[in-house]
Amino acid sequence: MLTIYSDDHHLHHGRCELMDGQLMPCFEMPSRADHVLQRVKDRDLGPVQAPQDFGLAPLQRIHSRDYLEFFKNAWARWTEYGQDGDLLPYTWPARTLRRVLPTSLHGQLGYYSFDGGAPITAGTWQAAYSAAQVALTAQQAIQQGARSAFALCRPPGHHAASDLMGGYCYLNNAAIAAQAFLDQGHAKVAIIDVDYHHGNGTQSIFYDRSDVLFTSIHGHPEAEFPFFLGYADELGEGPGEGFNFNYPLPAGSGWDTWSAALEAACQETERFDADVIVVSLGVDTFKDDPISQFKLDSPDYLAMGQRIARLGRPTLFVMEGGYAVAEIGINAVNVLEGFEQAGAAQ
Ligand code: OKP
Ligand code: ZN
Repeated sequence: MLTIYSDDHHLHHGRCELMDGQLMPCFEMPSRADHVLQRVKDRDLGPVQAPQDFGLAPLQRIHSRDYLEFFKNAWARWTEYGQDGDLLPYTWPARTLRRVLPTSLHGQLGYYSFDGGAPITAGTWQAAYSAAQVALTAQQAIQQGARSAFALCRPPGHHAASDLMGGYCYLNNAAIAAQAFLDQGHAKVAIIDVDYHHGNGTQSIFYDRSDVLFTSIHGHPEAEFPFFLGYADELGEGPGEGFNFNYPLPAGSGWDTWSAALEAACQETERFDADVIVVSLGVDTFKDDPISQFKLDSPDYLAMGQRIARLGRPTLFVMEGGYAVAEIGINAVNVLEGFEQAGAAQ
């Protein structure tokens, strides 16, 4: 399987996040992608290539112009104040407040974010931009006939909405790639989000559309980030009704429970009859993940890849979360190897 990877992810290195009332070093750190890349090489998964640059146009298909402009320029505006620490929001237009775009940097930062978990540093725009190009380059490989490809994206993307950053995410790599498939002639794309957290950004982007099926298996939002989306009764709206399926699971869920949800998501995906599949591949479902509460073990990721392969469709894997840094490579590449094993057996 071809892997697309850019060293630019190192340009994004947030210092701190607020976690359980304490400032902690960011869990979403550069070594995550380094470990995945190392495992790809150790296992001889296939060639590793740098991304091409498809420019801003495919990003603008998902994200609003004003959001992209704000994100691109935010760091320069911050340095105008003489600041060089991470830029973090602290006020959001929640209930009772007006959603009017302020002129100040921090007002706009609150307007364009939904939490304090997405710090902007000097290189965040470049890293996120390159991650989107990584997804688009892997998408192109499938468009040109590959059965699968791995977009080793960092920072992740599935929490990012059309004009919102949050949850370590800035640009929705999976959504950008899914839209590229549609723009290049495919009629139906299915996104399966296996990250521990609900892909609220991806859901919101495609919620009223019938050309993208979104399924997500995740920690129940009653108890887990992002808390305010991801319930099972969210089924899509308007033309998108019946094209969104959430499988929220309780803390402590292991492979038996999790794989039953995957089976349900796969059956919806089969019914939808997608041309291509995009997998939002987070491996924070792992038993030793420091911020998550599921109990998957490393061999389970092989089985996960095997089940996805049985869908029998061209499949783009897009890296999302996973914070047990020592095992992230093993678990992510196990999904890819499981996929390839099942394919070879077909
Ligand atoms: C990203 B992905 C505030 C943020 C709290 C956010 C978790 C984001 C997970 N410090 N935690 O889905 O793996
Ligand atoms: Zn996650």
